[in-house]
Amino acid sequence: MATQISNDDFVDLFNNMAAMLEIKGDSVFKIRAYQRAANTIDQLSWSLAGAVANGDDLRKIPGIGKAISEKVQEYVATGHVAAYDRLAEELPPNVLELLEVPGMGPKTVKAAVEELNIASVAELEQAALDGRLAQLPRMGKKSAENILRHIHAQRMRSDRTPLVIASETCAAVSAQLFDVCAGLVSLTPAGSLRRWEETIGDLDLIAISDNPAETGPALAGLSSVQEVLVQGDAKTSVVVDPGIQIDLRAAEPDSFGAMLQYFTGSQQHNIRLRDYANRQGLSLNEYGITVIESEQTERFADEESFYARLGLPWIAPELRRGADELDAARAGQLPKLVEVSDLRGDLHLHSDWSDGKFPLEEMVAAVAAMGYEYMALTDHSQGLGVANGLTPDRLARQVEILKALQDRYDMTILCGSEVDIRADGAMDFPDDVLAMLDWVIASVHNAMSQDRATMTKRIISAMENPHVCAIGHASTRLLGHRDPVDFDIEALLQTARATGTAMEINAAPERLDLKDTHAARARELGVPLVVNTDAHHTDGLSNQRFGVAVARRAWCGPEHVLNAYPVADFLGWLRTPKGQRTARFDAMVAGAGVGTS
Ligand code: DGT
Ligand code: CA
Ligand code: CA
Ligand code: ZN
Repeated sequence: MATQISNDDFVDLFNNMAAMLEIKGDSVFKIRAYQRAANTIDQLSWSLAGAVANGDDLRKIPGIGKAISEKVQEYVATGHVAAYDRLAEELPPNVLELLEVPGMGPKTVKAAVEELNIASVAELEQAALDGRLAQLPRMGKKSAENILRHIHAQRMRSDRTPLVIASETCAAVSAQLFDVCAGLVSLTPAGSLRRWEETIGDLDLIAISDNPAETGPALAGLSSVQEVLVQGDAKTSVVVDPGIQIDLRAAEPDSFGAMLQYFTGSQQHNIRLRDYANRQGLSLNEYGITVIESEQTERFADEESFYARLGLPWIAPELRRGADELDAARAGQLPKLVEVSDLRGDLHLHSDWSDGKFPLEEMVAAVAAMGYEYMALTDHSQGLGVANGLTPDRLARQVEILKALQDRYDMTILCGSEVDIRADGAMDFPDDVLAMLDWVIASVHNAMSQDRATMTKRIISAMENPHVCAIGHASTRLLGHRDPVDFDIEALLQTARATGTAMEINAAPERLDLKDTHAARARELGVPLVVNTDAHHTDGLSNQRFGVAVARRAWCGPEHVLNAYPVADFLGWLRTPKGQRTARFDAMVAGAGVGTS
């Protein structure tokens, strides 16, 4: 076997076998044995395939008997398990696909297949939409709605790649190409990656090379390439591990600006720009701008000169959505967008006191090394048992330690907490505990399938608490894994405005929450935004760029971002009684103390 089988692969294998046996109506003992094996393997701290390679006796592991042990060996040796393949053949096709939809257990799949004749996820979706799914035993309207949400999340996951993965793949492939192409001068990402879209359909790269003929074949020859789709002089398309398509185009340095502009898109932006150009007697393509009457094509080495030829200022890629950006550009009203370097603090950070990976002393040191003026440590509150949430006693001790640490730093260290908003809207700490903190973020972490009215009311209750400074990752979505909760965003943002509560743009790349359109509405309403990393690891601190991209896509300048203000301004806001913070923030935006320290 060339590829290493991970413990997760074994867990999936045995869970699937258990589920398939259950659908078949096989022996309960057999089903339990597979489930037990899956649970056991899931908790191993070492590689099962590695143990097989060492020749270890797997039957010494509790929960793994002879039959399971043989299947593990078979899987490692051949990459297949015959018993598994047989089961899959005996059941209707697509049963596994149905089982992979969260919320669809074996009993539900069995009922869906037998009673509703469902044979695919598409048919399951239809049944969820037209109400048939809800009528199955033990199902109901709510569960059916959740299944529908999961199907949509899964579709997103399969079709498009999350931004962070595309961005890492782009960096890795670029490094490999530079290694093998002596003549390569530059490699520039275009397309949706350059626009910082949440998910990426394919990666578009533009190469400038002293030896253009070598770049395409070099890409096609990389070891990470799974498939070569197109190989030509102007364009090479490949699919790289993990299933991401890359379109590579060669550019001449003197027309690079036009090519970058064209392939950055968005398509909507380009269509509008082309109309705009046509009205000036100009036509656009990836090589330049042509004067229609004379058929003369002008070339542009950079985007600034390209846009300038159309009488426009350069438009940041994050704004190129085909919405209002052209009108704003023409009117000279493009915003001066916030940049990563504008951030002066990070106000959502975890240590190993809850579910972070580093001692708080190391987290603080790492934040200081970012050059920030201020930070807040915000470990989880007590109710979040899975995240080792802090009791009031532990929190009080942490506060003391942080206060002692402050002596060693110029950076202002705020004592904070990410307090759970309970299902009924109550805060997970009583007010007297919250009162000892400098900074309180309130977040939803459970009961995420509450209906719209309940969820909206729940978050509004948190906003009405005088100690709550900001709402963390409001929608709780995990890109490609978990859909956002259902809430009335307009009501939430109006309440944030009325109560003086800030809204977080959580920069963790799997979250990006608030998302761009919601952040834009917050900005319009004058609700302060905070761009936080929610870092659980020192590496996570560099994720601010993903949050800043969301803010930029929301047309935010530094004046709209609370943690872009100098420490004195930020603390001035924080020390203002909550009921007056909105007025205070309005004054800050108007006077924009940003960039003055
Ligand atoms: P994606 O890949 O789905 O995440 O989104 P994009 O925007 O990267 O789209 P893609 O890769 O199909 O094309 C890259 C850019 O190239 C696109 O944003 C605009 C430009 N482009 C591609 N095809 C056309 C076209 O037919 N007309 C125009 N005006 N522009 C195009
Ligand atoms: Ca693309
Ligand atoms: Ca493309
Ligand atoms: Zn959280």
